[in-house]
Amino acid sequence: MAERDDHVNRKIVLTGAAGGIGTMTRPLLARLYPGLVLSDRVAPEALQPGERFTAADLTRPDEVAVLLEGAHSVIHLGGHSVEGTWEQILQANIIGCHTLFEAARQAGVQRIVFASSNHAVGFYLRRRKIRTDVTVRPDSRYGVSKAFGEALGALYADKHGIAVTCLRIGNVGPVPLDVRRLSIWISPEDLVQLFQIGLEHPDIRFEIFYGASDNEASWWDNSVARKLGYRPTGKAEDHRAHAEAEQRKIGPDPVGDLFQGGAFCSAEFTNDVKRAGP
Ligand code: 15L
Repeated sequence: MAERDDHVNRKIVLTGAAGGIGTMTRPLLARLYPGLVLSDRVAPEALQPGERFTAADLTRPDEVAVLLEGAHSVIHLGGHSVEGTWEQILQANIIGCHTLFEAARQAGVQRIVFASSNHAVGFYLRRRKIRTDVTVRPDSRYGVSKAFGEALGALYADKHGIAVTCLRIGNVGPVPLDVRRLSIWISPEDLVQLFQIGLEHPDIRFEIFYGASDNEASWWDNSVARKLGYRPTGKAEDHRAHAEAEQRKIGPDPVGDLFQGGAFCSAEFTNDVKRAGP
């Protein structure tokens, strides 16, 4: 990628660095981006020698402004990462996300990779194969906040020219945790490949990719990412025996098992399943 040399050494901020995805991807990112600055409300445990850390609360514009001073790009993982009360989601994912995008605009940040989630489209039926341009069908307040983040990303891309990449991440980890995750799993290495495309590909304006490895049982058409060079190496099928063994420990979920978002769909569900989901 031609642009690589220009900004590979510049300041790249990783929010949510102490969270699950931040912890799994930090060491891989550190090898690619010497200017990486980690951020979270509190420092990650076991900060490695050479890792740089700046504390910031994403709901505090003053702290986020200091964090983004001189930054070229941001990988925005920070926020509440599962369903929560409206107040939790409002603070961490709605106000926090807006604070981040607005501070980025003011600081002259050129690229943002936003950790969206499969839960922005969680009410699609599992028998559907969906592209990235489908209407959002969130399965939770959390999913709504991710759809909001995608919309905010589109606004800052179109109005202010920030190159924004939204990743509808499935489930990140060394192996898929159950049968549902065979369709949505992504290895940390493949996720970092998607980060890299968002940070470096010269053609990015506003993009949505699915954060998934090369999964045979996938519900998602990720051809946009592939067109921009994504070549996932993880294959969920290699771990099917493990996922099925784990699944046997979980009881059936008559609502969640129909929809891509799983238990996020069945939680608080009061509808008739026939009326839910496209
Ligand atoms: C997510 O968006 C969550 O952050 C993660 O904790 C998992 O629940 C994942 O989705 C999933 O759908 O498995």
